[in-house]
Amino acid sequence: MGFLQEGPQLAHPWRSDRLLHGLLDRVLPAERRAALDADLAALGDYAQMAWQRASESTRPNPVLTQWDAWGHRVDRIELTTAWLEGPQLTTRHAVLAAGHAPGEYARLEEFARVYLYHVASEFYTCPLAMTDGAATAIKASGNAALIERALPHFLSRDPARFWLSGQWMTENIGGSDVSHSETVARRDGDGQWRLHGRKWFSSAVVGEAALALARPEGAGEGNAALALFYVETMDGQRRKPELIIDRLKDKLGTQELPTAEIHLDGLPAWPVGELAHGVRQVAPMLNVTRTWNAVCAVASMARAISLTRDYATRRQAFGRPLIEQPLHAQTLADMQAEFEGAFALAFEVAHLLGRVESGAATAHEAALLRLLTPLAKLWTGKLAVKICSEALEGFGGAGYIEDTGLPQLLRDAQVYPIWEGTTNVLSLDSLRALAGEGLAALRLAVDDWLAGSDDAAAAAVITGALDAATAHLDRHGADRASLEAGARGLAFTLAR
Ligand code: MFK
Ligand code: FAD
Repeated sequence: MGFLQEGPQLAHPWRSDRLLHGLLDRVLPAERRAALDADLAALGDYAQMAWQRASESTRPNPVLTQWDAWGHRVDRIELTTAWLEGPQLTTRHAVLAAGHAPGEYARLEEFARVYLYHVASEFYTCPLAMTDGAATAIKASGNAALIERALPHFLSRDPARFWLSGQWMTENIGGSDVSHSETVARRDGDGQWRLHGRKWFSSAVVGEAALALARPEGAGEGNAALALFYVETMDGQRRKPELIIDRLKDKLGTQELPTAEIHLDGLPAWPVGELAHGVRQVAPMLNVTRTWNAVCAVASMARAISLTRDYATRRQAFGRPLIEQPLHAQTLADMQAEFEGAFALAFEVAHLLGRVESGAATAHEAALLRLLTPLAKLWTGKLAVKICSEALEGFGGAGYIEDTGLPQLLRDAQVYPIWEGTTNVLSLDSLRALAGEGLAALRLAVDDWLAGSDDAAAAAVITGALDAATAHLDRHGADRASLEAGARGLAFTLAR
């Protein structure tokens, strides 16, 4: 047998992560920082084990069985091993509970866990994100009955009590634009609301609950007439018969995540708030899941870079390891620099979210959070695709071969810019935020940073970007079409 190339080894995602250590050491009080260590080490161990396990086996995708042998409708979904491990692992390490603990660091402590767990989770983080979002939206609604009913399940540390929640917004007619949604809410004689319609993408269909947009019968047209409803999907161990799973989607990536097309045939539902303005009511959920998206996109970049860097020490070309080839080393350094910027942005949003929710933030920080959330989601989503593509190239031909486990990184990354608001939709959302206090808040934050920095080159770039953004808004403010046409460029400039 001739030469055989060694594959990449995954460094311990927590112990080897200089950036995450640096951030947590800098920001957290010593006691909280120390208390976090055991959970982060365990999630890092799990990630390393899962990478090893995946390289030793072929992974089955989820399978939907709609009918049993006797003709009963069962809509049973068999899940992958990582998904079956998800409830136990995430409740033991308080992934969601941490984010809803008191204090300004809660979200930072939650997202440190998410960052280490995400890739190994096989996108179990997707329904976790939606569950976190549902908990946040229900809290924001002030609906005491729902808070009492759902939150003890969503935030439980006991896997037997834990419930996942979905987010049922997208319909065949629109996902970015939900204003023509066709799902109707009808009230029974006994006063119970029931949902009738079709939801076109449901990524938490194995969950026990969901927040769904629907139009109360007789309400007008448009998105202001949509209401937000809470539903439960299970009747004991059985899925409720009014929830029908039509099909699992055949997707480019995120294949372990069972994303379904569903029908609602009178599923019982409870209004979250007033029977209108459902989009406004679901917005806290969107902003939380967009933060998850940013942190998970950064986690995918971290994984891709870690593997490519390791491989560069093992692979020789032209007489030395790749890492000693100046151009390859520069390529890796450029990836690392872009990744570190994205990491800083995503975790800034996580920290700000905790400050705002705990009441520790100023009004400017709240406005900054409103602006940075869509910017972080759209920027990290695009960058994850670019970095994962570059990482595959760093393996040469091996990066294109399925059973190395590497192509999956790129296929999975392509989802980040699409779901939870596409790049364009979030660029337009950042215009919404800029129309409020967003730009002034960003200027203040930048002024603060400049006052404490002696990096003149960075200061010139940042000030230049803010000036360009202000000029763009001034020039096109009155002309909506030009403002929108330039919104993506503006968002990229501000995010960078
Ligand atoms: C592993 C990674 C984890 C991530 C998990 C991901 C799971 C993915 C599953 C999904 O994809 S779930 C579906 C996600 N769907 C979207 O994200 C929808 C994309 N479309 C938008 O975001 C639109 O901007 C939106 C539907 C929200 C609104 O469009 P419109 O029709 O132009 O709404 P309009 O009238 O401007 O806004 C209605 C209200 O909501 C306004 O408030 P008021 O009623 O008080 O005037 C807006 O200010 C408010 N609003 C909209 N977006 C907001 C917001 N408020 C706060 N934050 C926001 N982001
Ligand atoms: P469209 O809105 O038709 O977008 C098509 C293109 O038009 C995009 O490039 C978009 O940027 C652009 N565009 C749209 N409007 C504008 C505008 N005003 N200006 C400029 N450009 C515009 N949804 C759920 O509700 N729940 C789920 O659990 C869920 N899970 C998903 C899982 C996966 C794997 C995927 C891929 C999607 C999932 N979705 C889910 C749906 C997802 O949120 C939508 O697909 C997404 O929001 C885009 O909506 P759309 O598909 O209707 O695209």
